[in-house]
Amino acid sequence: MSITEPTGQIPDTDGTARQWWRQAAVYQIYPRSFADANKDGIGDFVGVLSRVDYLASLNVDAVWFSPFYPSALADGGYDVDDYRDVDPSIGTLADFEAVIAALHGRGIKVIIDIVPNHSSNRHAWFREALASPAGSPARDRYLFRDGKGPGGELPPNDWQAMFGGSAWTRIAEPDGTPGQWYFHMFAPQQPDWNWDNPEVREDFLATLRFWGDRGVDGFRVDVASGLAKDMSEPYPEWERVMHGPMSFLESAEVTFDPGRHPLFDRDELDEIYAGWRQVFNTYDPPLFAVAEAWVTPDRQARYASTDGLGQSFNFDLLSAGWDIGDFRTVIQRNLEFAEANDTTSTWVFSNHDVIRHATRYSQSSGYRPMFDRMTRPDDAAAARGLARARAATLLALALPGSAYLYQGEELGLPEVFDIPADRAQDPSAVIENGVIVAGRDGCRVPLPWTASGEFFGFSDGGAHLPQPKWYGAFSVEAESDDPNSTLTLYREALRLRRKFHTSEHLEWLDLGNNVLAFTRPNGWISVTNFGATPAQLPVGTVVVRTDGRHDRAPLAPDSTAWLVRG
Ligand code: TEU
Ligand code: CA
Repeated sequence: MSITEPTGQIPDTDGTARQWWRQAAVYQIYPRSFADANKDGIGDFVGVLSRVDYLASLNVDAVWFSPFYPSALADGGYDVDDYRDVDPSIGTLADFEAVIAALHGRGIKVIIDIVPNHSSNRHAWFREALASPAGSPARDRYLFRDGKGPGGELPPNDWQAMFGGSAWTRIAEPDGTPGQWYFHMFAPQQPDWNWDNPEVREDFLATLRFWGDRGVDGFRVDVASGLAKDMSEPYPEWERVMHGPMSFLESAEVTFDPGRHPLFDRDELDEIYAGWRQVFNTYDPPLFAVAEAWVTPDRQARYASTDGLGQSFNFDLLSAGWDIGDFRTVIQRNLEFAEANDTTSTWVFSNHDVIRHATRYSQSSGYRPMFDRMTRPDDAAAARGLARARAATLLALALPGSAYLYQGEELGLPEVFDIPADRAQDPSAVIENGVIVAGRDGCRVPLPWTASGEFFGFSDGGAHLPQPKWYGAFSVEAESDDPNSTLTLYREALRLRRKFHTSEHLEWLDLGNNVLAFTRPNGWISVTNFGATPAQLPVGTVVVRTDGRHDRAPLAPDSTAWLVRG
């Protein structure tokens, strides 16, 4: 065994409470699908309160709540009517304060989703904009433009929205005549803010303070790369994007010079987030933020800067195949990035936007695009997917940096494919011949808490997305006392991670082809077998492994083991 290539020498953290986020295991709750206390089929904060013991039992360091704000749910709550309130179906501000207190009481930090790229079309300022004339200050808070054509009947340009269709929607003016158009990067119900407008900037700072004053520890910043825009024309590059083979996001990386895409990752963002940082630093410890920015590692530094948001999601493992080369490259590159920028990396396999990783990894090739079409795998493929998902997660939990876990992955929950088309909620769902063939509802189905019961313990009254018959086998109840369950694996791994995670240093170990292994200071070793035959383990005491064994037997394919030495 020899050390092949040291990674960037990541300095050990000072370990103070101020830097709690550098090595945190963060558990994402999609509130409407977590636990329903008042039996209306929609998860709520009282439901979360009843599960605080469960969250503590997972040994996670923080909980991130996806949006819980008042919303008509055109986009799962990412269409926000009011940034400083709670949707009545989820609870009240007082309920949320009780949740914060209960989680803090168990040593768990609280991160909330903030959605600054767009509001909903029911936001008071959007309504005011509709009721006000073209050119008014109220219209200037959003991106209104006159249409093209003799009567302005054509959209200002041919930009497409992320969920398909034109990114422009025409309004009726207050007198009822067809009028201006407004820009929306996502659904028509999600009008984009104009971040050049000082009132918009001030209002978001007020929102940050509002939640900071209520004890929230930080924010996950939705579409963090989208706020600054240059809506002037022409953009010749854009023509190539619109009429070429690339997706919207790919276009940002290859078609435009860095910082010159009209809609994403523009340099003006630095100034916006520097303003946020000033607010964050008025708290002790400073409020934390992680950027959702689908940008290349070299551009991530701007979001993760200590003058800016502090941390930026790295989604590279989420889109990597089950392939030792891919994993190694992604890990190496992101650790180097983190070291160079005085931040830490983040590791993500699942969230509310992508096919659950237990299902993605069921493909024999190992790779599955995150938003692609998939059908339910057969039992053998599903078992392979789960084995790889467990191995991938254990590997990532041993890496320096933060791990972001999505509710249900600790149960090994697969994607749900059998949702009737008339129950679809996701605006990006693709329905063909009466069947959902792609979309994000399948990872948002309410959690199974009990092995039986009409709603598997999620609720006594309903489930806003239907749960499949097989759900009970993946329930908290079914897995809690099973030593080989995924839930037991997560609990144990997260417990050990807290104990071992004392530094940010990693060194690769060479254990042969198809075995990805590394050691951390204090003798903590992680070994993953990407190959097709069992792999010998190095010297050390086995503390946890994902293949159902607990001894030093060779490590099965598609498995990870942790050992300690010394
Ligand atoms: O997602 C931003 C985003 O660009 C994609 O991940 C998006 O989910 C995907 O293209 C959909 O097919 C964030 C949120 O995570 C997502 O849930 C919201 O829908 C979106 O912003 C709009 O707020
Ligand atoms: Ca409810």
